[in-house]
Amino acid sequence: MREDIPQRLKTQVQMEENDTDPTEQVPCTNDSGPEDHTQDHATLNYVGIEAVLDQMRRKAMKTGFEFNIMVVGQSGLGKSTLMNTLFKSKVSRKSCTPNYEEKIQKTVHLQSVSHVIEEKGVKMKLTVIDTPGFGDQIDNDNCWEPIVKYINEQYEKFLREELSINRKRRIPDTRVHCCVYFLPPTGHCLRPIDIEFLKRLGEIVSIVPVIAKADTLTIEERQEFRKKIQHDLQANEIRVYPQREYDEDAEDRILNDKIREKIPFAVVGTDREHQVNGNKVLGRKTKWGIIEVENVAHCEFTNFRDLLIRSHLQDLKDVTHNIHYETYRVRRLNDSNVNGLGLSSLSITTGENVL
Ligand SMILES: Nc1nc2c(ncn2[C@@H]2O[C@H](COP(=O)(O)OP(=O)(O)O)[C@@H](O)[C@H]2O)c(=O)[nH]1
Ligand SMILES: [Mg+2]
Repeated sequence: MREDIPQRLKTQVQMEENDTDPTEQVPCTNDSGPEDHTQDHATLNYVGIEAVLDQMRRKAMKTGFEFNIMVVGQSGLGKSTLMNTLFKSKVSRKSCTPNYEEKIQKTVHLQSVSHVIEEKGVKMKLTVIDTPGFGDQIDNDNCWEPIVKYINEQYEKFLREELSINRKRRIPDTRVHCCVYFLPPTGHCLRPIDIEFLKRLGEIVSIVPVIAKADTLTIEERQEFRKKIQHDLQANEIRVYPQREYDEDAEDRILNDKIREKIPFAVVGTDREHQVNGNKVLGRKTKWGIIEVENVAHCEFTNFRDLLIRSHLQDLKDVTHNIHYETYRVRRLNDSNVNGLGLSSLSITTGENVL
């Protein structure tokens, strides 16, 4: 290499002098940390771009995540129990806030409970929004209204923060990232109330339907029921998560197609642990044996947990921000422009012509 060239141009010259693809010379494996690269590759073409991943990771670990789940369904379908299961099962069992021993009581009002879960140094503030029995009344007209109102109020809060002059560096995110809808294990088709709810809510939030109390159905019954529901969802053009149109590439499509085949997941919840072959397992004890909640041969709770937390948590947040919140924001800002009014003079409504 020529010595008269300033240091910052050397890399460029070297790249031109070498015919081979520079990336071939730099093994960018995950094994070596960023420190190794600065030493080993200083004279090669290494710039250090991949270290941005470490930077992002460090930042994300410091700030932590917020994730908000809403549960909706008739009372007695096991909503509170399933959320308890989610907190107590492996992902969070050891890290639940210590005083979280009391069970979730029968829900009377729409209420949210937050927990900080920490695993391998990553903090997640998980909030569960429990709704009172949906569709419990004799007259269920407009029973989705308080739920729609709550979801829109959270978008509104976020929008106001975004638009405020002295906005916070990190806007607290109370938006519902995922709405878990509990279907009663009837084995029949979707009820009109399910269709009505799913249609309306599918437009404003990501919905993950589940077959509740799946231990009351045989494996064949579950499969039949699932097929019926899938058919009804399609026939009524109901959009549940993960939606095909938001698959980003072929790889996403293959992965999500597998998940779509299994939706709605047939889940079982519990807040008890039992001994099975010397191990503690989360399960429901019956006279004819223990239904192990985290055993894939027994139910699809782990598929459900994996979707929500392990594989699609970030995607659920992205879809909420980029699609549902964006739709709300555009409509809201258009309305205030058309009416020549400031945001403050518009009030939140709950009907379909939201805001
Ligand atoms: N068989 C069965 N019972 C369940 C399941 N999950 C909850 N339960 C029971 O159903 C009852 C109501 O549960 P709860 O979580 O309070 O229902 P919620 O009103 O929807 O919140 C309780 O007695 C639970 O023990 C399940 O997966 N299978
Ligand atoms: Mg409850």
